[in-house]
Amino acid sequence: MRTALITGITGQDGSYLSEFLLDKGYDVHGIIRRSSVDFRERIAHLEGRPHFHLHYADMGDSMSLVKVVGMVRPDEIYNLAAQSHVQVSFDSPEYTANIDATGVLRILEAVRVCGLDQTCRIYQASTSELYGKVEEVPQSETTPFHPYSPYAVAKLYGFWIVKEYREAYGMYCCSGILFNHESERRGETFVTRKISLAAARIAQGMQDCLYLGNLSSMRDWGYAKDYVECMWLILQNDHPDDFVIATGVQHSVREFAYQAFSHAGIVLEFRGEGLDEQGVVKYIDPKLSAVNTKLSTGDVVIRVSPDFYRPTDVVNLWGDPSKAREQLGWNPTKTSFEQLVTIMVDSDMAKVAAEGAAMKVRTNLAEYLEKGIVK
Ligand code: NAP
Ligand code: F7E
Repeated sequence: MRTALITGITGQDGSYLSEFLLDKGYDVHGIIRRSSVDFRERIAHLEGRPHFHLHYADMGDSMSLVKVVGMVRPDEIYNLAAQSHVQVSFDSPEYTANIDATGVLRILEAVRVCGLDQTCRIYQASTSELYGKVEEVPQSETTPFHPYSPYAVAKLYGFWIVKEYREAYGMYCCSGILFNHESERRGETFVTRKISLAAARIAQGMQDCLYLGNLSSMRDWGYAKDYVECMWLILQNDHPDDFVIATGVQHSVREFAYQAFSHAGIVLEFRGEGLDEQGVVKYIDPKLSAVNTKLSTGDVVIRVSPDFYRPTDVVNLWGDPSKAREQLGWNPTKTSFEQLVTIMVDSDMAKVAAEGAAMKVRTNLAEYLEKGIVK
C-alpha cells in the first residue's frame, strides 16, 4: 500500500485529494493545526475511516514537520498548506512568506533529514499568481513570471526552491502551476464562493446586496475535484517536471456573477462603470417570485466597494494546459465553466434553504417558549 502525506488537508484541495487517494487505495496522512473552533468540516466525513490519519504539525514549525515525515515515511507528499488568500497577504506579508515560502523549504529539508530524498516524491502547490502582471496571454510553462502580491512573491520562492532541490539533490519534486479552481467547498471569501453564496441568499430573501471589488478581473476557473487528479498524475510521471493546470477558458468576475445569479433565477443587467457599476435585477424567474416576494425588477443587488480592491491586482489570467493534456493525459475541460457555476449555486441554494429552515425552527421555538406553549 502506498502512503501519502498531505499538508493543508483541511483545505478545499486537501479534502478532495484525500478522497481521491483513499479511492486509489492509499494510506492517507494529513497535518492539522489546533484551533479553538471546529475547522474540519471539509474532512469530517473521512475521519474514522481506515487508512485516514491526522497529525498535529505546523508549516512554521520545522521540528513538528520532521517528526511527522519521519513517522509516516511517505512515498508521496502533497504540500498544499498555505496562507492562500491574496488580499490577506497584503495585511500579513511576513506570515505569508513564512508559511508559503520558507514552509516549502521546511518540507524539503524534513524529507532530506529523514533520509527519504531518493524515495519520496513531492508535489508543490504553485500558482498562476506567479504570472501576476502578465507578460504573455495565455500563460504556459515558458511564460516569464511577474509576481504581483506578497502571496505571489512567497509562492515564487516555493517554486524556485523546489526546482533547486530537484537539480541539486536529484529529488523527485515538482510544482503544479494551478490556475484558480473552485468548488462547493471553496472558502467563502474567495470571489466565486462569495458570489454563489450571495446569489443563493438574495434569491431566498436572506441578503439584499452583494459588495464586490474589480468586476473586470479575468480568471481561468476550473473545478477543484478535477484538478486534484492532475496533482496525482504529476507525481506518477516518469520524470519530475512542472505543469500548468488550467482549463484554457477565461471569464470575468462580472460574467461569473451574471451566470450564478441567472442560475439562482435572477437575470442581471450591469449598469455604470468602475466604482459606480451596479448589478440590477432585469428579470426574475416566476418560480422564484412565488417564494421571494420582496425582490423586484430594478433592485440593485450588486455594488462595487473599494474595500475589495487590492493595492496591485492580477487581472488577466488565462492558462494553456497543452503540456498536461499531452504529457499526462489529463482532461482540462471535464467540467465546464457553466457546470462549475451550477454545482456551486445548487449547493449554496440547498445550504441557505437549510439555514433558513433552522432559523425558522429557532424563531418558532423562542415564540412558543415566550408564550408558554412549550416549556
Ligand atoms: P485553502 O482552502 O485555503 O487551504 C489551505 C490549507 O492550508 C488549510 O488546510 C489550512 O489549514 C492550511 N494551512 C494554512 N496555514 C498553515 C500552517 N501554518 N500550518 C499548517 N497548515 C496550514 O487552500 P486551497 O484552495 O485548498 O489551496 C491549496 C493550495 O493550492 C494552497 O497552497 C494554495 O496557495 C494553492 N493554490 C490554490 C489555488 C486555488 O484556486 N484554490 C490555485 C493555485 C494555488 P487550516 O484549515 O487550519 O487553516
Ligand atoms: O480573486 C477579484 C479580485 O480572491 C479573484 C487563490 O486560491 O487563486 C486564488 O487567488 C479576482 C481578483 O482569487 C472581489 O480582485 C473582485 O482579481 O477569488 P480571488 P485570487 O486572488 O485569484 C490563485 C490562483 C491562488 O493561488 C490563490 O491561493 O476577483 N475580486 N471582487 C474579488 N476577490 C475577492 N476575494 N473578493 C471580492 O469581493
